[in-house]
Amino acid sequence: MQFVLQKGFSLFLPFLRRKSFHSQPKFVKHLNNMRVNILPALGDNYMYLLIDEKTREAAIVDPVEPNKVLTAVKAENVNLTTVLTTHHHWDHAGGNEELVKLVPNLTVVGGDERVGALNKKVSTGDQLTIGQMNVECLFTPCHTKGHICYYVTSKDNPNDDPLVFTGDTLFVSGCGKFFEGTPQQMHRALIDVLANLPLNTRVYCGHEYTVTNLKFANSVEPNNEDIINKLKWAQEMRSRNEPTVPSTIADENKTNPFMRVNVQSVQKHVNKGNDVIATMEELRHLKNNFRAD
Ligand code: GBP
Ligand code: ZN
Repeated sequence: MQFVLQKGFSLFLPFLRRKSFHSQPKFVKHLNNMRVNILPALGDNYMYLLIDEKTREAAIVDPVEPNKVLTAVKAENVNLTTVLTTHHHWDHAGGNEELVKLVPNLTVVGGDERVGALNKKVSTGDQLTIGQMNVECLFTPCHTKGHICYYVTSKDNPNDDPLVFTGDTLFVSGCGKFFEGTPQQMHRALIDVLANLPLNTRVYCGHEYTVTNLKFANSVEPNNEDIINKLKWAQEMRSRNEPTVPSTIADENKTNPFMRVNVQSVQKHVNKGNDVIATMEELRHLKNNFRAD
């Protein structure tokens, strides 16, 4: 009984979870004046401060801990203009109401009426500008009905190292649970939308789940060397409390079972023939029941 209670708490009230230290914050400098400050939050969430170094305009992705965001904004001396919300879950959107009280004139972007303080509802193809960066909204419903990923390019050099903020749709070597959608929708989000981004796109996701995801990936494809190598790398990074983001679309194509539903070794493991949707469904089912240790 106690076990069931604890399980319930950890699932629905993650803030009550006694977790060890999450990660060191980290700065990642990309080409063309684009910079991302990785800000660990709660037990295993990430917030991202996206900075255009030329104009010093900035956006924050999923600011669940507003005070940490303000500390980073002050330290960087940037002009925070925009909140990019991936989805309405409290561990992503739960800081929006407080942040808009602390920072005047914020544009709060999202794809779902349930997002707190929302004042710019977007869908696929909508574009916005942060300094000299272009942000394109990608509608990726499944984890939630209104989930949005944000694809960021430099206006001057659109082919150089783009970034994508994937919330709880695509994780490093995994994907989000299908709370409000179907395997067909996750297939569309991962294969038709995200896998079609340039291979050098840097992937910034909503949670640090990489080691568990790669253990699952290894159980699906035990002979996949890319998975074995990335698991070893991720375990080393985590033993130093370093984030395993960003990944790349190229890496995800090689190591993420949910991006590999058309690959024979994955199809063989789940035993649904060459039906990619049934394979996606069965993989999600297996992952939901997978225990890493
Ligand atoms: C753990 O930490 O133990 N393995 C995880 C399970 C995203 S957070 C936690 C979990 O279920 N995480 C969610 C998920 O999609 N995981 C993918 C996976 O396990 O493969 N969330 O906080 C989750 O979306 C949430 C908040 C859920 C509000 C529902 C509501 Br309503
Ligand atoms: Zn979520």
